[in-house]
Order: sequence, then C-alpha cells, then structure tokens
Amino acid sequence: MDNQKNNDELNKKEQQLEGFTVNNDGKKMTTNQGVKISNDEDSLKAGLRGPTLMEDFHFREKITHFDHERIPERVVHARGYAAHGEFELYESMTPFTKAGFLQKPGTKTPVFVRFSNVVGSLGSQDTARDVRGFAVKFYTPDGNFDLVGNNIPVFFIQDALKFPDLIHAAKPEPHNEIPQAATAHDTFWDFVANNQETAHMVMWLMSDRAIPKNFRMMEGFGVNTFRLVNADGHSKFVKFHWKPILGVHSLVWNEAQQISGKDPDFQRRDLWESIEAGNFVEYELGVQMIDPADEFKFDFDILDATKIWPEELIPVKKVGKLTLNRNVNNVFAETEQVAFHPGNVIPGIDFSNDPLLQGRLFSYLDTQLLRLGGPNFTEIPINRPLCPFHNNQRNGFSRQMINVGKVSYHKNSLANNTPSTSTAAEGGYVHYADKVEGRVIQGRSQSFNDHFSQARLFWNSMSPPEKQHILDAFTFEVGKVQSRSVRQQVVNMFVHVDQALATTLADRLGVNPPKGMQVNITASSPALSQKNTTFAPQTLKVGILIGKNFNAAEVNQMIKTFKRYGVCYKVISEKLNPVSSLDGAKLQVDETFLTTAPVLFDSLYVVGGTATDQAKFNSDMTDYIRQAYKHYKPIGIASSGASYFNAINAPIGPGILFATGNPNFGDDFIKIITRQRFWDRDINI
Ligand code: HDE
Repeated sequence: MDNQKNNDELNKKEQQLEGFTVNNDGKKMTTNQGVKISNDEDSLKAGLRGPTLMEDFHFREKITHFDHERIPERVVHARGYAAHGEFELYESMTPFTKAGFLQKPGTKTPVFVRFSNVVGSLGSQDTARDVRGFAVKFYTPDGNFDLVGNNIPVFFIQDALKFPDLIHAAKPEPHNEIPQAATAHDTFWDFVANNQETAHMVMWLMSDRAIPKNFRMMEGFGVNTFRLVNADGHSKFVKFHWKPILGVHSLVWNEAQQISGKDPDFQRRDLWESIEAGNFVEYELGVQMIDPADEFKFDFDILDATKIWPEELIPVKKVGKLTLNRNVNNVFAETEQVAFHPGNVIPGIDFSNDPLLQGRLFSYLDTQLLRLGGPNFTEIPINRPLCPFHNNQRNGFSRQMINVGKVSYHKNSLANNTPSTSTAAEGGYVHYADKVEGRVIQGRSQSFNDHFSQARLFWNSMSPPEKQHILDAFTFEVGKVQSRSVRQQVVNMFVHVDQALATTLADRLGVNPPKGMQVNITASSPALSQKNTTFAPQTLKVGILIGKNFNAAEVNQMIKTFKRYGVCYKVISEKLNPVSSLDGAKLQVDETFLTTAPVLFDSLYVVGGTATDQAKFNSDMTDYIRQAYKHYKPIGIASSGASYFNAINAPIGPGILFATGNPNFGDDFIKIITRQRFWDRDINI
C-alpha cells in the first residue's frame, strides 16, 4: 500500500507535466486561434512579385511569436542543464526536523535538478573554470523545498550587499564585453585583492573543483547555514551536502580548454546521454548539524559563508539518495523556466542569520519577477507544487488559473473565511522563534574577520598534484591580468595562504616577491582532497582506436570486459563504415578521428589496423595517443597497437598497459581506467 502511494507520488509530477505537453505528431497545422493553415511557405502578397499584405494574420502571428521567443537569461547561472529524478530517504530525521519528506525511511519525493555555470552567458562553453550551481527542487506533499547550492562549499563574500560588485567584476568587462565565461581578467582579480574575504573561495576556484569532469562527479553544497526544526520546536544549525556515488573527479585545465572548442556542450551532453543510456545519476544527501548550544564553540563563525565546517570536526550524516533518471522534454519549458529560491522552505526547515542567506532570500524572487515576466511564474508547470495551493492572490500578467467566486480577501464571512490558515499542528509554517537583539547597525561581526586560516587549511589538505594545479591555475588566471599593480596585489594577498605559493607566483608573474607571512595553520582536512574520493569504473568513457584487420577475439573480449564493469566505449576509426576484423567480423564505428577528440574520453584502447589512407590513419592515431598521454590518462594497448604507442616517443610510464604478455590485461586495464589519471607520469614529450 505504502509503496503504491509512493509510486503515485513520484508519477504525479510526470503526470502534471504531461497535462501540459503538446505533441504535434500527425496533427494539422493551425494558427494559435485554431484556424487551419493552407500555406506555410509564402506570405500573402499583392501579386506574385508584390509587397506583403498586413491582412496576412498567419504571417504576422508567426513572426510576432518568433520575435518574442527569448526571455532574459539569468543574471548569473545563465548556462544550465537539468533533469528529473527522485529522492529516497534512508533513515528518519524525526529527531531533528518535522519536514514531511524526511520522516519515514523509504519515502520518495520527486525532484528537479538544474546544474549551471555562474559567469558565462547562456551560450557559453560548459568547461569554463567556474563554480557550478547545483539547484534541487523537491516537490514535497507540504510544498516545494528548494536546496539551491553550488559545487563549492564556501562563497566569495560574506554579505549579500556585495554580490552585484562581485558579479560585475567577474562578468566580461563592460567597455569591450571580454572575456566570456572567464575570471582570468583584470576586474575580477582587482576585486579579489581588494576584498580579501574572497581568499578561501578563490583557492577552491583555482583548484580542480572548478573544472569538474561532469555534473555526475561533483559534490554539491547548500553553502549557507540553515536550521532544522523538529515537532517540539527544537532546532539544529545545518549545512547540506550532496556526495556523488561515483566520486569527485575533474578535468585537466589544458583538456578543459580544448573541450571548449571540440564540444562546448560537453557536460550537458554527458548528463543527457548518461540518463538516456540508463546510467542514472546518484548522489547522497548529507547533513552536518550543530546544536545551538555549540554555536560559539568553533574558531570560525558558523554563520559565515566563507567558512566550511570541517567534516572531521562535524561529521556528515548521510540521510538519503537522489537519483536523476529522466531527461526533460523541452529545455525552455522546464530548464529555462524553472525558478529556484532558497526562500522556498517547508515546515521543519528554517533560516539562520547568515547575512549572505538573508540577502539571497530577497534576490531570487525579485529576479524571477523580471525574468519570467510577472508574479504568475509559479503557475508554470515546472514550478507548480504537487500539493494543492489556495490563496487570495489574483491577476497579473499571463494568469492561467481561473479563480471562481467573488471573495478574494481574508478574513471573510461570505466564503466561510476560506481559504483558512493552518496551525502548526495542522501543518502551517511557523517561523522559528529565534531570539534577536542588538542595535541597528551597518557593520560586520568581528568573528567574520579571519579570511586566511581556512584558505590555508584548504591548501594544506591538497595532494602535491592538486597543489601544482592550483599554482598553475593562478599563473594562468593572474598571468592574463594586464595591470602589474593588480598582479602584485594578488601575490601580496596570497602570501598569507602560503609563502612558497606566492613567491613562485611572483616570479612567474613578473612582480616583486611578497613581503608578508603565511598564517600559522598546520591542520588539514583530508575530506577536501580529491585524492581521497571514490574511484569507480562505471560510466568512464574509453575510445577504441581501430582500423581494418584487427584481432576480433582479442577486441571482443575487451569489449565484454568493458560491459561487465559498466565502462562506456565508442569505436573510432577513419570512416563511419563498419570495420572488419582479420576473420571478416564487422564492428560498428561510432565516430571518426574528425568527429570526436581524445579530450572527450577518459581512456584510450589502442588497437590499430589498416586503412585507406594509412599515413593519415597512423598520424591520427598518434595524435590521439599523444594527447591522452599528456593528459595523464590510462592507455591500454592491444597486441596490434604497440607501434602506434612507440611512435609518440614517450617513456612507458605509469598508466600505460600492453596486452602482449599480460594474461590479465582486461582486468588490469579496468584497474587503470578506474584510477583515471597518472599524475606521476612525465608528460614533457
Ligand atoms: Fe545565487 N542567484 N546568489 N547563489 N544562485 C541566482 O536567481 C544571489 C549564491 C545559485 O539553476 C539568481 O533565479 C545572491 C550562493 C544557483 O536556476 C539570483 C547571492 C549560492 C543559482 C541570485 C547569491 C548560489 C543561483 C539568478 C549572494 C550557493 C541558479 C537567477 C548573497 C549556495 C539556480 C535566479 C538555477 C541564481 C542571487 C549567492 C547558488 C540573482 C544575491 C552562495 C545554483 O537571484
């Protein structure tokens, strides 16, 4: 019975959306007034070569609608991609919150999740160095709850008042609208150096976290401090986490830049194709909780969004699983029109006084009024709650609902004082009775003043390759800053994080060595390093480089092993015709050397063979292998493939595996694929 109820709940959003879907298949074309159209090729003219006539209502309606097809893109997080799914609770959260969907283990809640980049425009490339948005809408029976998070657990600034300044500095510079989707320019780094609360977040931004491999392999964080409130009115401060089942994995910067050209849709394509292939996307929801009695027990302020709560101090309790299992039907209707708002909470979830969160509570609704054209955007199918909703709000642009009756006010007697309010016991939202006292003041608590300790904690927690990537990212980003003064200021700022980092940077950036001192923090948080994440072979992508006359038994065996481990593969050759093996077996080709690129794969399986243009084939093969080698990727070499690897003149370093003489080649290859990168490889070839 319960299962049935659960499934009904899950199907509801799909059904609700279905109620609004339109399928043109097999239908007659009409105007929006329903008039059948006889000609959709030629406008109505006075004579075959004459002017078009105003009375051509079909022409005017069609063009007018087209002229109005665009809505403003989001002022931040414009580029995004989304999917539907469900959230299933592992264990009851009743002791901590009365939120309905967190009570009974096994409860499933429909969700819609939109991932995004922050800085770039709607049409910018996916793999920019940037923060990723991770916004989740839970359609619960008690109303919509939005967890509007990022893939980095801290933020640049402490007070929302500074958000427009941050974004103005990060967006393309206003005089020439350059550069697109990049922070590697003067105004961003000028902002950083002159607003030093950015230090911690900038360390994350320069790290591999800002170039995630895909949306499926990144963490999500609510960032701001919220409250959980239970039925007795007791509360805990809470931070929300999403932990990807496949671990946290990133691109290499040079690779990310190449992907920008080869496939600007790399991350949205990955999400779309994974779900289409049935490789559903999974994350666990975690919570960190702090008792109000412990609010002041830490050496950071728990309301400061530039600080993490180290997981080693405050463990992450895993409470449920999110699974994305259905792509959208229409990106505009769903992904573009969805409106997330951190203020969309339900009974059992409340706010803290985090000044960044407080400002967000104003901003989202405000921006949506403009972007979605007025106050009725909650009626757009993707934004509608699944539970009933009734109130006296009326009218406005594009109102869909037809409210009946003459009473649209509260309190009333003509409608029996309905719709009526609910007590807390009846499920009414009652705000947490937080105690507030103080003078009206524009200022910041002193407990927000330490900008460098956690920036150094992050640095201390990185493995040597991760540190190297951070240094290289700083070198790239600040190296593009034209103003020598700004470059100097940045170096002078980051000396407080690490002296060696800043000194090397100064040398690379042509500025004076910094004079200051690093903060005295020796602690580290192992949870912050991607070295300690989960490594799994599932869904990693192998490119099989192959020509005619391959050894079918060997290749088929390998393909079987890929399938057994859930490794995805594409067959790449010179043409899209199937390739045939020595004994005449055919293998379907998915891509040519031209239509794909080595940067789009996690690993290569080098088989080789013969081709129509052997010289070009050989050269394409070596180009692919050289690039994969330089991006530290695992390369498996079939018995026929050794000569191609030898042609790149590289040492047979870690992560290079030959089939010849290795009876365990298949399983060994899976092992190196699972590891994904071999950082100790010498790539200077
Ligand atoms: Fe947002 N943010 N934000 N933000 N944010 C928006 O709302 C804002 C912040 C985040 O996929 C906007 O509907 C302020 C932190 C995501 O549709 C806007 C401040 C975090 C998304 C806005 C912040 C986020 C947004 C633009 C500083 C991580 C995309 C369009 C106080 C916890 C949601 C919109 C989607 C979008 C304001 C800081 C996450 C302008 C004022 C911190 C994932 O309202």
